[in-house]
Amino acid sequence: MTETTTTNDWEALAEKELKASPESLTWHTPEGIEVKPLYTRDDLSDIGSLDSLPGFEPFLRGPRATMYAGRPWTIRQYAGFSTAEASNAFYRRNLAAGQQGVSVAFDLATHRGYDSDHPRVEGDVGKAGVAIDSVEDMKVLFDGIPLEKISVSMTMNGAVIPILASFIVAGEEQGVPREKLSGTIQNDILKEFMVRNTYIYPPEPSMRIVADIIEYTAKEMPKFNSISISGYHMQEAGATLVQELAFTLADGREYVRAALAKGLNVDDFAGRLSFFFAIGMNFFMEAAKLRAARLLWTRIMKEFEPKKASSLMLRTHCQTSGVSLAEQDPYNNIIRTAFEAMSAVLGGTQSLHTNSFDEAIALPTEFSARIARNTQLILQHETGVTKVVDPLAGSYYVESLTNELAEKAWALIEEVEALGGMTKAVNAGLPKRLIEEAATRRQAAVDRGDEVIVGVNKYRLESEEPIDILQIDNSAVRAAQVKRIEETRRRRDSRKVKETLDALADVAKSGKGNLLAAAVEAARARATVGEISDAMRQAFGDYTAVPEVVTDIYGKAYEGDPELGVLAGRLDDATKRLGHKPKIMVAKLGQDGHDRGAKVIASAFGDIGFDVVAGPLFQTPDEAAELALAEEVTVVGVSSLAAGHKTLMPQLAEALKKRGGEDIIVVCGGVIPRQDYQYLMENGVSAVFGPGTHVLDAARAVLDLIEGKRRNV
Ligand code: MLC
Ligand code: 5AD
Repeated sequence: MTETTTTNDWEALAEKELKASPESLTWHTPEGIEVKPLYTRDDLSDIGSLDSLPGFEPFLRGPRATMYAGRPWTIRQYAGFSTAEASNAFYRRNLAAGQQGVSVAFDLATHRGYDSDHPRVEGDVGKAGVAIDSVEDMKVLFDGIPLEKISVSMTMNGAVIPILASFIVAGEEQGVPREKLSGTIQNDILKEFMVRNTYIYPPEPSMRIVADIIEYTAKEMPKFNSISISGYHMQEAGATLVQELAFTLADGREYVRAALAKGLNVDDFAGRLSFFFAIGMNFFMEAAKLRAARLLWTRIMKEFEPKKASSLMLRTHCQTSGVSLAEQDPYNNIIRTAFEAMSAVLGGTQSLHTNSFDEAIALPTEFSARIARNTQLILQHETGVTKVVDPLAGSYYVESLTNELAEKAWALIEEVEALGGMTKAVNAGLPKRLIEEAATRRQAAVDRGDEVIVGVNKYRLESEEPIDILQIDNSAVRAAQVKRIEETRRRRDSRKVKETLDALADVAKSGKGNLLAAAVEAARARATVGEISDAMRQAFGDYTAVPEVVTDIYGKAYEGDPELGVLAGRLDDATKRLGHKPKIMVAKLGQDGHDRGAKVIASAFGDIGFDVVAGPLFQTPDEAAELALAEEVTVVGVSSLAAGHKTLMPQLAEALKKRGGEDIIVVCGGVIPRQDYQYLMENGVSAVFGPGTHVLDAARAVLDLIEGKRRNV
């Protein structure tokens, strides 16, 4: 019987069962992939890469022959907060408890090349990561952590030169010469211009920095991965998996070209390029994405005709998705993260971070970090998934997906090529626009309930118990940092500092010499992160992005919806009463560059009918107040994702008042713990919108405030 059954038989049976055509079950994913309810051998007929083996070209089945059977992936938890002392203690405890590699999260002041005593970073010091101002802090950060044994990843892009220089000197002073240091520096500036926004200088000198680091590490640090080419933040910003895959690989190709343009030989650096992807909830597609990534990278690298196999190999770190986690019913996040981790592992990642369940609320506590780490330890020790290489190979569905993702991503990579490569595409704003459109589309899908998030838009709890969170007293951190900077400045030889900084500025201006080599001298002389960044700023200047907002995406998803009609009516009434359309300024304060939420809100509120001003990134509260008054806005809505809200929101309310703008309504949203709501309400904020807020609910609440129905929401 089975020998003679065909897919036609299945279709007939399925139709009978369903009382509709089985085609109606096709799932149209945001990638534009049509996932059918059934895959068979027929779906594999024209896939060429099916018979490849792990450790061999095109590495689809893994970069290593034995993969986890030989050595499991590295459990590498990203962490950092407060001072170097506090973060060092946290790393040491985690290493003792089973973590296998270190991964440093720096605070946003450091990312953007400011010392902790700079007036622009008051709300940011020690908040979203650890504050590092000089070699002195770096030495404390790695105290008692043997750098010849433990590999260290540093997520740094903007201030990558002073940070890597300070790390090299800290290693040296710990007795580990740079050739023995192992680890990874993120050093991926292109995606900063697209989505993550911790750039300092304009694209062109920024690309030189990337290439100088590749050159220096290729010559001096053979065990160090010179870059971590990252799609993670694209997915976090709303990219589809095809966009994430394509733009990341296209970035990689651009970096290879930049390094070759410096006269390097491809085999001298290509084996130390590494990657970084997000793993979201689309379980099989995420695993397939990693397989497709390896296939495509080999294809791209072949163009450069390397001799070594390792130059063709894509090795990657993965992190489970932050944006897939919710504030509501937060223990669900443990489950989500476990599935995502399993998907990353089935896809063959080399290194993995699993997020903590309090992700949408604050930085991890000791408790939530333990659960996140144990998720990986259990995968490694208890599930048996490490025993077999690429266990999904041969699955009709996964092989088809791998192939389809690869084809779709390749088409987008070709589109980028047609624009002249990724730097040009970034300058033209193409990737950013596509990603922001995808983000807004997704928000509408979630708000409409087309996409279910358990505990958020379905099965929501009646009441939520607040959970314990990590609170950081950033004025104390700042005071401690300022003290150490002053001590460092007092003890150092200021002539030597000036000499080395001048030399660095010359390398920057002349275009001759290596920026990292010059910065190592300055770091050794105890120049600070801010001073080293400024020495290059003189030559390179600053980069300022012009905020753009996509339109007609959220509104289109709600076309003809009565809810939107009611809001439009209320907006008309408010317009008549005010004599102008209600105008909202969507603002970002401090060094927090996570702007997906701000962009989605600006776009959706615009579609709903508000006048919208998109404020620039990195404003001080005073600058935001100036702009709000100049634009005569009705409401300022601040999006806060980097924990600066308790410092910056009261300052904004004060700054508005000082300028006679006390009537302007102030609201905020983002990653804000419930524990802080009361404080914000008592300090000039009229409404707080946590993660998972329905955009139309937020619009209704803002209208209530404008209509004076409520003082606080
Ligand atoms: C591996 N090895 C094996 C093997 N598997 N040897 C024998 N048999 C096997 N089966 C060897 C490798 O060749 C290597 O040696 C060594 O073991 C370590 O393995 P690895 O696979 O290279 O792992 P690792 O050292 O952990 O490096 C992984 C990496 C690297 C290449 C992806 O770049 C990395 O660690 N990246 C982490 C990036 C990160 O944590 N980023 C956080 C971003 S957070 P050898 O000698 O060949 O090296 C972020 C958030 C935000 O960005 O926005 O702030
Ligand atoms: N410590 C731990 N995890 C962090 N993340 C960001 N900063 C930190 C930190 N200091 C994680 C979150 C976030 C992603 C970018 O990285 O999961 O979503």
